[in-house]
Amino acid sequence: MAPESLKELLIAEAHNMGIDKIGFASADPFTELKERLIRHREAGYESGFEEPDLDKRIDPAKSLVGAKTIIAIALAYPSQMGNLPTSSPGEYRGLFCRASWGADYHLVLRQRLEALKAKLLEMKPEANCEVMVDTGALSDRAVAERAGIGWSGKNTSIITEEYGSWVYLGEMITDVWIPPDTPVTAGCGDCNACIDACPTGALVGPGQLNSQACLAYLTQTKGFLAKEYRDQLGTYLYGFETCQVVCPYNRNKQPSKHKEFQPDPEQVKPLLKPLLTMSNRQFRERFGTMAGSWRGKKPIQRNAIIALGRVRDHTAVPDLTHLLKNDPRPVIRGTAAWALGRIGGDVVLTALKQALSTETDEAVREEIRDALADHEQVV
Ligand code: B12
Ligand code: SF4
Repeated sequence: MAPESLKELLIAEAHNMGIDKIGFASADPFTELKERLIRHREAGYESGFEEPDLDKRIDPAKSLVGAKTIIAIALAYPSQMGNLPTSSPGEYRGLFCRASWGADYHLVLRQRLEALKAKLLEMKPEANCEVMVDTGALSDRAVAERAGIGWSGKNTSIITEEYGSWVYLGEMITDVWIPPDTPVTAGCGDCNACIDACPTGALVGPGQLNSQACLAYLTQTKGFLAKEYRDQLGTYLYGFETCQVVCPYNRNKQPSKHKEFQPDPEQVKPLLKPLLTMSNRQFRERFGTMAGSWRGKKPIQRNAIIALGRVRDHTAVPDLTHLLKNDPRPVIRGTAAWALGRIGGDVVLTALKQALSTETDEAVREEIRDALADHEQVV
């Protein structure tokens, strides 16, 4: 089959499978990306979730010998939800970012790419293919950019004409040559809305993110969240998205048609207090199918405690006090102390003082001491 016909057939198949966008790129090394990645690393801007081997990151042939083409796909995810449950005093809720709504996108995109691979193998049984979604060696964004899926915004996201940046990305490297597409030439122009709106200044320049200051990253860490960021999180439990919410290219876009990504409101905007006491099993049953569960229960609980402190939910004092006294995890005890300090009151004061008399972990003791100082300001 001629390469042009194969391309047409794969595009048609992709549309039948409900893939929103497909593009084709050469598998030449991403030499222009290497300098950026080196500077990014030297500046300390990495999150630690990236593939550490930079040569592997820029050279598709290190993932698939004889790589000639990368087939890039994008699937749109919803940016709006009907019937959003609301928070009310004593019944406050947290929020999972949109990229974690519905089923885990890693599985959904991988399944689509595997189906595309099966189609390619029908036509070219000798072909070799390597499928990647997020956790692969390549920069999914650099691939999508080269394949004409969208352009790279100042917020670092790939922005598509049809769906804005509300898209997941994935790709398949193959040793079959297929004619490439051309990159999109649109850009941000004079707009700087995302850079101006980022609450932590993590967007240090156009297209450059200091992950260590990015709230999307910080929601996923397992240690203490540095105090300076606790007030900026809002009620996010996982991920963050202000740099996408403010983007003019994300307004009035086509909605996602994928049933898999439609959110269950009680799952993506859960009540905060019950999160404090859930068992590992309850966590897995309730949140285990979401992309946002990959770091486990602890960061979600830590973020829920911070949210309760921020909204000063007095009804959470018994649960927070219980955690402060009994939870085996120092991060949870210490963060509970911070939240209690924010809430204040006589019961809190007694609980904090009691905890300080028995607590042995130095980091937690420091949190309790700071909470007591905070408490002085509240009363
Ligand atoms: C590590 C990682 C993170 C880290 C770091 C993000 C970052 N911007 O570097 C953290 C945890 C913060 C994160 C957050 C999010 N992530 Co993330 N993440 C990744 C991962 C695994 C690697 C990204 C990476 O290598 N970063 C290092 C930088 C240097 O590389 P890059 O971003 O790929 O590089 C591009 C641009 O940054 C730009 N660039 C780099 N340096 C420079 C310098 C200059 C001067 C210029 C002009 C441009 C430029 O060029 C590259 C090509 O476009 C990818 C999956 C993958 N394998 O690629 C997903 C991925 C990028 N994440 C994704 C998503 C959805 C998110 C969130 C929206 C989730 C959320 N709501 O919380 C946020 C968005 C935050 C943001 N503004 O980036 C999607 C992006 C989809 C899209 N439309 O772009 C990806 C592709 C996953 C996927 N397969 O769908 N993520
Ligand atoms: S908010 Fe403005 S600067 Fe940022 S990505 Fe969107 S268009 Fe570009």
